Parts: sequence; C-alpha cells; structure tokens
Amino acid sequence: MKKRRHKFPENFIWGTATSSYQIEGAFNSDGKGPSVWDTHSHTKGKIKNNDTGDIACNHYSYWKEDCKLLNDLGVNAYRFSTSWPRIFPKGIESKPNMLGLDFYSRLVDTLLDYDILPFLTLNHWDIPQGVEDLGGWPNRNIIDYYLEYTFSLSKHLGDRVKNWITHNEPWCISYKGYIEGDFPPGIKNNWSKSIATTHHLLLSHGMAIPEIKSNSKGAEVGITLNLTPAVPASKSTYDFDECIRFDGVFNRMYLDPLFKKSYPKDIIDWLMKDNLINKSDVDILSEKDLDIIGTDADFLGVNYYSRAIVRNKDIPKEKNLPVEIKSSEKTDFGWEVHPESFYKLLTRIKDDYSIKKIYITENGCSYKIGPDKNKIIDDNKRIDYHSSHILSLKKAIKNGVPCDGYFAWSLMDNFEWCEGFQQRFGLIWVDFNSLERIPKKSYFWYKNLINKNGAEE
Ligand code: IFM
Repeated sequence: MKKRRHKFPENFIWGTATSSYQIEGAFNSDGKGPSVWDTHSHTKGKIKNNDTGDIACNHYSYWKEDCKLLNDLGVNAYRFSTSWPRIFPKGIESKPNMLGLDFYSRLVDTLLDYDILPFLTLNHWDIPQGVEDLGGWPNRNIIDYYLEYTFSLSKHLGDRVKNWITHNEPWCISYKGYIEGDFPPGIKNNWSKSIATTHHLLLSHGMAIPEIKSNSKGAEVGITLNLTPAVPASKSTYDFDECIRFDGVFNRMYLDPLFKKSYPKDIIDWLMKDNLINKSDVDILSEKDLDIIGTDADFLGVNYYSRAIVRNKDIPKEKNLPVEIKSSEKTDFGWEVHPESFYKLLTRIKDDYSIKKIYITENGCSYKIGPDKNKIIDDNKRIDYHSSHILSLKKAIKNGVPCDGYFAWSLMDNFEWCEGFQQRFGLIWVDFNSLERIPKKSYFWYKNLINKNGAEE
C-alpha cells in the first residue's frame, strides 16, 4: 500500500516565478527605454552566443496565453517583475509612461480573474540605463528615483497587488556587477562601489516599505535574497576561514543589516585590513541608515539553488589537505543538487534571525532536455530536483520554519543572463524561434502536487 505523506499547511502558496528582462522581449516597444541589461546584452561578447532579451519569450505579446498556462497549472500565486524603464524610460521622468503601466495593469487584472495572487518584484536588475549613466547603485541619488518608481507603481497597482518585493538578489547586483564584473555595469574588483551598492539597495528597500504601504492598504512588503550555505572543502583552517568569509559576503552581508541592523564586523574589518575599502566607504554605513534598513518587513523571500563547497585558493602547499567534501550530482548548469543544504539553510535562518515569514521565491534547476518527436518532454531530473527540495521544505516547516509559500523557478525557459538561452529552468519549454510553448512533464507533475497541496505519494 502506498504511504501518504503529510500535506503542507492550509492556504500554502504554490507559485512559479519569472522576471521582466528574462521573458518580456519588446525591448523598445510602447515607449520603453533601454535598461542596463539591454546595453549589456547588446555589447558583443558579454552574453553566450551574443543572445539578447530583445525578443526572449515575447511575453509582452503572449501574456494572455502565459496567464492561461498559469491557470491550467493550478498555481495560486505568480511572481513576476516589472521593468522600471517601461514605466520611467530614463528613470528620471516626473510622469510615468502609461503604456507601460497599462501592460502590468492588464496582467494583474487577468491574474486576479484567475484567482492567482500577483507577487510583484520592483527590481529584478533591469534598471534604466539613464539612471546607470548618473552613477547607478553606487550613487546614493538613485534612491530618490527608485522611490519615485516604487511610489508610482504602487499607486497604480496597489489596489490590486498586495504582495511586493522591493529587490531581487541584491548580492548579484553588488557582487557580479562590481566584483566579478560579468553583470552590468561590468566593473571588476571595486569593493567601494560594491559596498555602496549593497547599502543603497538595502536602504532603498527600507525606505520603500512605507511608500508602498501608503498606496496599498494591507500590503505585504519584503525583499528577496539569494542565500547560499557554504561548507569548507577540507579540514584545513584556510578552507574553514575562507568559508566563514564566503558566508559573510554572500549571506550575512544582507541578513545582518536587514534583521540585526548591523553589517558583519569580520567582513568590514577584512576589507579595511586588506585596503579594499577605506574609511569613507565605511562612513556611509551609518547607524541612521541601518535603522531604516531594519524597518520591519512582512516577509523574507529566499532563493535557493545549491550550496558552495569552499576552497581557499591561496592554501600554502604544506598546509594543503585533501578535499573531503564530495559534490553530489550536478544540473546542466554545473550546480550541485543538494536538498539537505536547503533544509539546513532554512533552519539556520530561523535560529539566527527572527523572521516572521518566509516565502521561497525561487527554487529550480536547469536541464536542457527538449521535446521528442511527439513533443513530449521527459524532464524527470527536474521533477526529482523539485520533489527533493519540497521534501526538505516540508521538513523545515515541520521544525518551525515559518514558510508560507514556494515558487518554482521558472514558469518557462527564458533568457538566463550571461548564459543567454543555453540554460533552461522552465516547467514549460519555449522554442525560441517559433515561440511555441510546450509544457514539460514537470509542469504536469507540479500541477498534480499543487492539487494535493504538496502530498506526494
Ligand atoms: O534566472 C535567475 C533569476 O533571474 C535570479 N535567480 C537565479 C535564477 C537562475 O540563475
């Protein structure tokens, strides 16, 4: 006899997620201005295969069909992001572009007609190039423009949208934009700019909370972080220390200011000691700002994909110890599949920070498996990935993690940033030539899971 596992809490939110630049296309339609990602992808050599988001899934035209696919999937929520330069083409105008606003307004109405809750992310990286030209995130003035955009959007949609996410994955903007340099604006190893970016993103989050709430009665506002638990590769103290630093830069640098009103001292001390930042960089991280950053948010959005096995590259030869941690199976992106770390991460957040509510705003995997001659897409590996992570989540909730929802990344294959269209995270296959959408086996599996509120057999 088959054993029935426990269901998720009643009213648990089951959704999928996407973002504007990754799916919309229509990069210059109806008055939209260029975003930093338009500039980046139009620069030769920045993106694999020189792919761009000019057309992507053309969700801007196919949105009705996509809403229908969401409805057929049975989700009760959909997380999407709005493109700032669709609303304020240069980012600095005093009046919004109504054609851009109308697009999102129609989308929201249609979702609500289907009884699907809209979860709206205000910044999923595609900020107006006009704002970037004024100095981007490292320049504190950006906060005024961001708040203008936030206010305008919440004024127009706040009567219907009740779940708002201020920023998606600030680490990516700050680290990939200013340390690794593979994301716009493509600057490398500039810790001053990176720290200022982190600070202004978090500060604007805190400032946006009352703005949004003033326009949207009863709204919930939160921020989404990509959190990556780390383990040292060996018993060497070098690896151990490196692992603590990784955790500081990746996780605590965001969690601490948001939930403890302070930046991790070990990280700031290390950056100062190694002359990577100076006193004036630290001076901007004022207590007054930290108080605003720590404004009581309604939830934390957690994006989880994998763990990091951390190796210190500068280990002296004589101290070199063999790597002890073996990586498990990897996805087509080369990311380790490690659901146990998802559980550990969630229980750690519960224990270390007092967070009232969590939503898993992204979790998913990239596998390239495509349609056979009968247009069947047998993506069992994706099913295994989601299934094992949902089991970890169930265990975490049972152990007191206050999680109210799970969003699978992603509804459909899309433009995966520097990887272009090479990586496919979707529950729905997209043919990027014909734009045909074909639900994968994982789509039907997820539909069934939602139908049973997470009780797999
Ligand atoms: O596609 C991205 C998304 O935009 C942000 N989180 C991670 C996903 C997979 O890389």
